[in-house]
Amino acid sequence: MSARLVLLGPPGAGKGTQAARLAERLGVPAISTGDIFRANIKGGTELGQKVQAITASGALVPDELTNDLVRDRLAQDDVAEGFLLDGYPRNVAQVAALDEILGDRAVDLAVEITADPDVVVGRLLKRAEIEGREDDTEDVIRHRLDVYAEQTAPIAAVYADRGLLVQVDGIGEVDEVTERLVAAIGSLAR
Ligand code: B4P
Repeated sequence: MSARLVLLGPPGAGKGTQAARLAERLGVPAISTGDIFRANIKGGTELGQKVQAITASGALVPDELTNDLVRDRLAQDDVAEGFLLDGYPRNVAQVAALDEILGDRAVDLAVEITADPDVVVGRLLKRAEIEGREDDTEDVIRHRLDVYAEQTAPIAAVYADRGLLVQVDGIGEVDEVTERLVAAIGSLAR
Protein backbone atom coordinates (compact mmCIF):
# COMPACT_ATOMS: atom_id res chain seq x y z
CA MET A 1 0.00 0.00 0.00
CA SER A 2 1.26 3.48 -0.74
CA ALA A 3 1.33 6.06 2.05
CA ARG A 4 2.17 9.75 1.80
CA LEU A 5 2.44 11.28 5.23
CA VAL A 6 3.67 14.50 6.79
CA LEU A 7 4.74 14.57 10.41
CA LEU A 8 4.19 17.81 12.33
CA GLY A 9 5.06 18.83 15.86
CA PRO A 10 7.22 21.25 17.85
CA PRO A 11 10.96 20.76 18.18
CA GLY A 12 11.57 17.94 20.64
CA ALA A 13 8.11 16.40 20.22
CA GLY A 14 9.78 13.28 18.83
CA LYS A 15 9.40 13.76 15.07
CA GLY A 16 12.85 12.50 14.13
CA THR A 17 12.66 9.67 16.66
CA GLN A 18 9.24 8.49 15.52
CA ALA A 19 9.73 9.13 11.79
CA ALA A 20 12.36 6.38 11.56
CA ARG A 21 10.11 3.90 13.35
CA LEU A 22 6.97 4.78 11.39
CA ALA A 23 8.75 4.75 8.05
CA GLU A 24 9.86 1.20 8.75
CA ARG A 25 6.32 0.11 9.60
CA LEU A 26 4.99 1.82 6.48
CA GLY A 27 7.77 0.55 4.21
CA VAL A 28 8.49 4.06 2.91
CA PRO A 29 11.53 6.38 3.29
CA ALA A 30 11.58 8.98 6.07
CA ILE A 31 12.68 12.31 4.64
CA SER A 32 13.87 14.85 7.21
CA THR A 33 14.70 18.31 5.89
CA GLY A 34 16.61 18.97 9.13
CA ASP A 35 18.76 15.84 8.61
CA ILE A 36 19.43 16.83 5.00
CA PHE A 37 20.54 20.32 6.08
CA ARG A 38 22.77 18.87 8.82
CA ALA A 39 24.36 16.39 6.38
CA ASN A 40 25.09 19.26 3.99
CA ILE A 41 26.60 21.37 6.78
CA LYS A 42 28.79 18.46 7.86
CA GLY A 43 29.84 17.80 4.27
CA GLY A 44 30.68 21.49 3.69
CA THR A 45 28.52 21.67 0.55
CA GLU A 46 27.38 24.96 -0.98
CA LEU A 47 23.90 24.39 0.51
CA GLY A 48 25.46 23.57 3.89
CA GLN A 49 27.41 26.84 3.85
CA LYS A 50 24.25 28.79 3.02
CA VAL A 51 22.15 27.30 5.81
CA GLN A 52 24.66 26.78 8.64
CA ALA A 53 24.14 30.11 10.43
CA ILE A 54 20.38 29.99 9.85
CA THR A 55 19.84 26.55 11.41
CA ALA A 56 22.21 27.43 14.27
CA SER A 57 20.00 30.43 15.08
CA GLY A 58 16.79 28.38 15.07
CA ALA A 59 15.25 30.36 12.21
CA LEU A 60 13.71 28.67 9.18
CA VAL A 61 15.82 28.20 6.08
CA PRO A 62 14.40 30.29 3.16
CA ASP A 63 11.52 28.56 1.40
CA GLU A 64 13.16 28.54 -2.06
CA LEU A 65 16.10 26.46 -0.80
CA THR A 66 13.90 24.10 1.21
CA ASN A 67 11.28 23.64 -1.50
CA ASP A 68 13.92 22.93 -4.17
CA LEU A 69 15.54 20.35 -1.91
CA VAL A 70 12.20 18.59 -1.28
CA ARG A 71 11.25 18.76 -4.97
CA ASP A 72 14.52 17.00 -5.90
CA ARG A 73 14.15 14.42 -3.15
CA LEU A 74 10.56 13.57 -4.10
CA ALA A 75 11.66 13.04 -7.70
CA GLN A 76 13.77 10.04 -6.66
CA ASP A 77 12.64 6.47 -7.38
CA ASP A 78 12.38 5.29 -3.78
CA VAL A 79 9.30 7.43 -3.08
CA ALA A 80 7.16 5.59 -5.65
CA GLU A 81 5.41 3.73 -2.81
CA GLY A 82 5.16 6.82 -0.63
CA PHE A 83 7.12 8.78 1.93
CA LEU A 84 7.07 10.20 5.42
CA LEU A 85 8.08 13.86 5.49
CA ASP A 86 9.62 14.89 8.83
CA GLY A 87 9.87 18.65 9.42
CA TYR A 88 8.35 19.68 6.09
CA PRO A 89 6.13 21.55 5.36
CA ARG A 90 6.93 24.06 8.08
CA ASN A 91 4.89 27.12 7.06
CA VAL A 92 1.86 27.85 4.92
CA ALA A 93 3.98 28.69 1.85
CA GLN A 94 5.65 25.27 2.08
CA VAL A 95 2.21 23.60 2.19
CA ALA A 96 1.41 25.32 -1.11
CA ALA A 97 4.79 24.27 -2.54
CA LEU A 98 4.22 20.66 -1.51
CA ASP A 99 0.76 20.70 -3.10
CA GLU A 100 2.35 21.95 -6.30
CA ILE A 101 5.15 19.35 -6.17
CA LEU A 102 2.73 16.47 -5.58
CA GLY A 103 0.05 17.55 -8.04
CA ASP A 104 -2.69 14.92 -8.05
CA ARG A 105 -0.73 12.65 -5.69
CA ALA A 106 -1.85 14.53 -2.58
CA VAL A 107 -0.79 13.82 1.00
CA ASP A 108 -2.85 11.01 2.64
CA LEU A 109 -2.49 12.20 6.21
CA ALA A 110 -0.85 14.87 8.37
CA VAL A 111 0.13 13.56 11.79
CA GLU A 112 0.81 16.12 14.51
CA ILE A 113 2.77 15.00 17.55
CA THR A 114 1.81 17.28 20.44
CA ALA A 115 4.00 18.04 23.47
CA ASP A 116 4.16 20.62 26.22
CA PRO A 117 6.93 23.26 25.72
CA ASP A 118 8.49 22.55 29.12
CA VAL A 119 8.82 18.85 28.29
CA VAL A 120 10.39 19.49 24.90
CA VAL A 121 12.91 21.97 26.30
CA GLY A 122 13.99 19.32 28.81
CA ARG A 123 14.36 16.67 26.11
CA LEU A 124 16.39 18.92 23.83
CA LEU A 125 18.72 20.04 26.63
CA LYS A 126 19.30 16.37 27.41
CA ARG A 127 20.10 15.72 23.75
CA ALA A 128 22.51 18.68 23.86
CA GLU A 129 24.55 16.87 26.51
CA ILE A 130 24.77 13.75 24.32
CA GLU A 131 24.96 15.04 20.74
CA GLY A 132 26.00 18.69 21.16
CA ARG A 133 23.75 19.89 18.32
CA GLU A 134 24.47 23.55 17.61
CA ASP A 135 20.78 24.54 17.86
CA ASP A 136 20.13 22.77 21.16
CA THR A 137 21.04 25.63 23.51
CA GLU A 138 18.27 26.94 25.75
CA ASP A 139 17.98 30.34 23.96
CA VAL A 140 17.88 28.76 20.51
CA ILE A 141 15.39 26.10 21.65
CA ARG A 142 13.07 28.86 22.95
CA HIS A 143 13.44 30.68 19.64
CA ARG A 144 12.65 27.45 17.70
CA LEU A 145 9.50 27.06 19.81
CA ASP A 146 8.44 30.64 18.98
CA VAL A 147 9.09 30.04 15.29
CA TYR A 148 7.02 26.88 15.54
CA ALA A 149 4.10 28.67 17.23
CA GLU A 150 4.14 31.53 14.72
CA GLN A 151 4.89 29.78 11.45
CA THR A 152 4.38 26.03 11.73
CA ALA A 153 1.45 25.54 14.13
CA PRO A 154 -1.00 27.26 11.70
CA ILE A 155 -0.46 24.57 9.08
CA ALA A 156 -2.17 21.98 11.29
CA ALA A 157 -5.38 23.95 10.70
CA VAL A 158 -4.82 23.81 6.95
CA TYR A 159 -4.68 20.01 7.02
CA ALA A 160 -7.55 19.87 9.55
CA ASP A 161 -9.73 21.85 7.10
CA ARG A 162 -8.94 19.21 4.50
CA GLY A 163 -10.00 16.46 6.94
CA LEU A 164 -6.46 15.07 6.91
CA LEU A 165 -5.15 15.90 10.41
CA VAL A 166 -4.66 13.45 13.26
CA GLN A 167 -3.12 14.51 16.57
CA VAL A 168 -1.13 12.20 18.79
CA ASP A 169 0.11 12.87 22.32
CA GLY A 170 3.93 12.81 22.26
CA ILE A 171 4.35 12.58 26.03
CA GLY A 172 5.38 9.19 27.38
CA GLU A 173 7.85 6.42 26.56
CA VAL A 174 9.11 6.31 22.97
CA ASP A 175 7.47 2.87 22.38
CA GLU A 176 4.19 4.08 23.80
CA VAL A 177 4.15 7.08 21.44
CA THR A 178 4.98 4.81 18.47
CA GLU A 179 1.99 2.58 19.25
CA ARG A 180 -0.27 5.64 19.52
CA LEU A 181 0.97 6.83 16.14
CA VAL A 182 0.48 3.43 14.53
CA ALA A 183 -3.07 3.33 15.90
CA ALA A 184 -3.73 6.86 14.61
CA ILE A 185 -2.54 6.18 11.08
CA GLY A 186 -4.53 2.96 11.08
CA SER A 187 -4.62 0.94 7.91
CA LEU A 188 -1.75 2.86 6.33
CA ALA A 189 0.68 1.02 8.69
CA ARG A 190 1.62 -2.61 8.15
P1 B4P B 1 14.71 19.58 12.70
O1 B4P B 1 15.81 18.66 12.39
O2 B4P B 1 13.38 19.24 12.11
O3 B4P B 1 14.68 19.70 14.30
P2 B4P B 1 13.59 19.53 15.42
O4 B4P B 1 12.30 20.23 15.09
O5 B4P B 1 14.26 19.91 16.69
O6 B4P B 1 13.21 18.03 15.51
P3 B4P B 1 14.08 16.74 15.81
O7 B4P B 1 13.50 15.74 14.86
O8 B4P B 1 15.53 16.98 15.76
O9 B4P B 1 13.78 16.38 17.30
P4 B4P B 1 12.86 15.25 17.93
O10 B4P B 1 11.61 15.95 18.22
O11 B4P B 1 12.76 14.00 17.16
O12 B4P B 1 15.05 21.08 12.24
C1 B4P B 1 16.28 21.70 12.58
C2 B4P B 1 16.42 23.04 11.84
O13 B4P B 1 16.50 22.82 10.40
C3 B4P B 1 15.26 24.04 11.98
O14 B4P B 1 15.36 24.83 13.17
C4 B4P B 1 15.42 24.88 10.69
O15 B4P B 1 16.43 25.83 10.82
C5 B4P B 1 15.84 23.85 9.65
N1 B4P B 1 14.70 23.28 8.93
C6 B4P B 1 14.30 21.96 8.94
N2 B4P B 1 13.23 21.78 8.15
C7 B4P B 1 12.92 23.01 7.62
C8 B4P B 1 11.90 23.47 6.75
N3 B4P B 1 10.96 22.64 6.26
N4 B4P B 1 11.88 24.78 6.41
C9 B4P B 1 12.83 25.62 6.86
N5 B4P B 1 13.81 25.26 7.72
C10 B4P B 1 13.87 23.96 8.10
O16 B4P B 1 13.63 14.77 19.22
C11 B4P B 1 14.21 15.59 20.15
C12 B4P B 1 14.79 14.81 21.34
O17 B4P B 1 13.75 14.26 22.12
C13 B4P B 1 15.70 13.64 20.97
O18 B4P B 1 16.85 13.72 21.77
C14 B4P B 1 14.91 12.41 21.32
O19 B4P B 1 15.72 11.34 21.76
C15 B4P B 1 14.03 12.89 22.44
N6 B4P B 1 12.75 12.18 22.50
C16 B4P B 1 11.96 11.89 21.43
N7 B4P B 1 10.86 11.23 21.85
C17 B4P B 1 10.96 11.13 23.23
C18 B4P B 1 10.12 10.57 24.26
N8 B4P B 1 8.94 9.98 23.96
N9 B4P B 1 10.53 10.66 25.53
C19 B4P B 1 11.71 11.25 25.83
N10 B4P B 1 12.55 11.79 24.92
C20 B4P B 1 12.17 11.73 23.62
